[in-house]
Amino acid sequence: MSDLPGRFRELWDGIAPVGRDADSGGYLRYALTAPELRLREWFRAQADHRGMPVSEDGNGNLFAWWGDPTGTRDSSTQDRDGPTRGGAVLTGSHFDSVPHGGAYDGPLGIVSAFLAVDELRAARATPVRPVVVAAFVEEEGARFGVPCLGSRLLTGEIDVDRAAGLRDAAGVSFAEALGHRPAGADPALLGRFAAFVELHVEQGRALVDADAPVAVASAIWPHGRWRFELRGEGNHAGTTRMADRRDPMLTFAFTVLAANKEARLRGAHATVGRVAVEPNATNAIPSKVTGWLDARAAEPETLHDLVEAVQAKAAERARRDGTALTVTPESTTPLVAFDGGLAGRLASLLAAPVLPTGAGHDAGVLAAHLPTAMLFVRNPTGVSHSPAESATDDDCAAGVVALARVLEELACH
Ligand code: HGY
Ligand code: MN
Ligand code: MN
Repeated sequence: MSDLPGRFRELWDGIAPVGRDADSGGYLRYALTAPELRLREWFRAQADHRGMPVSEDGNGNLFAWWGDPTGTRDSSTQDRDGPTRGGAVLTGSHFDSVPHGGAYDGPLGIVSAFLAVDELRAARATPVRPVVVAAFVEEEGARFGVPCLGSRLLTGEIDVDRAAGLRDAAGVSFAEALGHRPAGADPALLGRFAAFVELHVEQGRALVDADAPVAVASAIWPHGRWRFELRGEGNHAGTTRMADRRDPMLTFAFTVLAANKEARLRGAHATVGRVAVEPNATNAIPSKVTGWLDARAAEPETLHDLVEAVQAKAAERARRDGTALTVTPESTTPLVAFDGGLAGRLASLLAAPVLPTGAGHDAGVLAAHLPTAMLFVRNPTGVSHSPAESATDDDCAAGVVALARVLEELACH
């Protein structure tokens, strides 16, 4: 087989229109909504076309198996630097997007995984362990609020009742969207995987600067989401004297500025990208403002101090504004240091740079349970979670070649 960039484009074009918003050019592929369900059907068709049986874990995560889905882990040969004999090598990513997200964040890892299987088969590689392509559900948390929901359920890192009861903006629960209560942790299935390698578009410009198409990940910054609810007194915009107001929008505005300042002071990242205002009327002082703080830092202590500082400043301002503040952590992800032996082995295999990232991934959740690595593919704009995210077909083909080499290394010896 030749013309890998052309074959990448052909496969890519099969999903490119799904969930694309004509005005923004971005994607609205929320978990278990029509566009994402179409992509899941596409996944099943691609697996079927390759003779790969598909299993589902009861949490909404899909697995397409090249090899025997019943192979088990043999702990007697467990090796932190690579897969265990008999265990399967897992790859893949997610289909869901943030609102008006880019094309590559998630789907690139799934499309590349199927193409890497094709490459290995064309090269007549003979895996001694199954190679499994995964599509994890609700990685972004854009619909139900908790990122990496599918991988958290599979690994038991979220309480099943809590996950089942998470609701989207229309009030639909995750269990309702899934069609049943999620099954939760599946140690037997997890035990069948000896290693996980997630390929992902880079969400920054490090590979542009390094002049390289592919990198290996070293770490994921600890990060989380905190919901700040601010309650005041709804009232008339024209008749309420300025001195008499209890306006939660003021507390909110101050909190956003404080988050930005406190993050800059620490070399950390803080973002308030989502806000809900009640009643959301031009001529009414709001009764309630809810803002979501996304905070990330290189070290857990810095993240902790940052969130404490923002909360303290918001609370102080709420006192002055006569508003009430409640802060609820919605999700937290600890520092992930990817398996050093595996990352080093893949970096020398691919002669690729090694980079940390501030973005979360299912690989970050699975890393606590099995040897895990990530590959990043260059993104010329460096922009992500936006329609401006990009990758060239040549770089995507380089990513497929790199992933195929990694799968050959981990599954064929
Ligand atoms: O938000 C994140 O870090 C990721 O892209 N899910
Ligand atoms: Mn993302
Ligand atoms: Mn992603």
